[in-house]
Amino acid sequence: MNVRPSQKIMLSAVQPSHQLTLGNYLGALKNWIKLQHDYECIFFAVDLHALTVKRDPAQLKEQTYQAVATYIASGIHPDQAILFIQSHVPEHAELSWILNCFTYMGELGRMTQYKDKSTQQGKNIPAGLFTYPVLMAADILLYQTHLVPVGEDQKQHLEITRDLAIRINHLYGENLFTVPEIYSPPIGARIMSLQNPQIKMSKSDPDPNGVIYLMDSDDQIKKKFKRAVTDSGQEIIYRNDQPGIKNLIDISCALTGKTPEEWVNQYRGKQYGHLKIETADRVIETIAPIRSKTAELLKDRNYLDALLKQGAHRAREKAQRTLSRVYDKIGCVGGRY
Ligand code: ATP
Ligand code: LTN
Repeated sequence: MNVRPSQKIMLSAVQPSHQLTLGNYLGALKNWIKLQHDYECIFFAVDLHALTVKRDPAQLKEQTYQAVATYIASGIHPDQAILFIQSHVPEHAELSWILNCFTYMGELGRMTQYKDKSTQQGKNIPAGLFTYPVLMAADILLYQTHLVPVGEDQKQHLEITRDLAIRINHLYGENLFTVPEIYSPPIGARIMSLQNPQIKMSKSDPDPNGVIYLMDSDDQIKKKFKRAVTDSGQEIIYRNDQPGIKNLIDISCALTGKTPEEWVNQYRGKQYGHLKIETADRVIETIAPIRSKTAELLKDRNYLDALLKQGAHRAREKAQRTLSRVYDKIGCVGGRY
């Protein structure tokens, strides 16, 4: 293990609410991998967050392993990063309660994700959906995190986390919590559904045709791109009023590092079909090795269990340090037995 204790902390997580998607990869994982050498890294699967929507227990367990296997298959170094499952570190739920007492109903009610997901729930909205950002703030503040690489949809949650850190630091002492920075990639922070380029590509979209899952076969990927909804024009241009084409170009840019102008030039005089087929090929080139490595890792549960146990142990050490300072500062009698 080669971790320098003075290094800054980078932390992020994904909900094991389904198989991971191309959106998760480009918006989050790819940047974790890019930045991992400059930070001490903490990555986990947020199974407690996944419970905010009704889940099948067996599926949740399987998807939790899948998420962690995907992190490693995508390029996270398991012998350097701290990898674990959120529910294995009870300090997350503990700090979450405390932060709940400093969070205002009004600020939670403004969260777009809450508004979207609660509408989908109908009448009985779980309270966990409302307090979801508080648990996320606990995830982050527990580790004195400096940088959180996430997609654009999580910006609001990062803002509330920063507000809480600043609020509590102000009340109890300047350096109780590190105030985290967000990292969102310039391109790829919001990959859209292939079936409806007005909405974000999302794991739990009921229409699987709009979503590229990292475990999709080459054939499935080709079919999904072939059927992708494009715009009414003919020309390949990069504009907000051509969101279907823009999304395909964004995917190519995020995969290759080229700019939209470079792709538009490359496709001058060509048709939408070319762009669809070639984007699918680019995606397959990236995803196929991740898919096979994930499948291979999932066969060795003993390895994953050992890794997660060690990860939880390392995480708890750090988490307990923050939590006991917090208890002390807010007035809870010290001495945990
Ligand atoms: P769900 O549908 O269950 O809400 P999701 O697909 O939106 O899941 P999350 O687990 O909420 O995924 O997000 C994990 C990470 O992936 C976050 O950093 C999030 O910002 C990023 N992310 C999710 N969807 C996209 C997307 N379409 N484009 C870019 N980044 C994304
Ligand atoms: N809410 C995030 C997942 C998440 C997270 C975190 C991301 C939970 N805790 C801490 C970064 C840091 C999402 O992507 N839906």
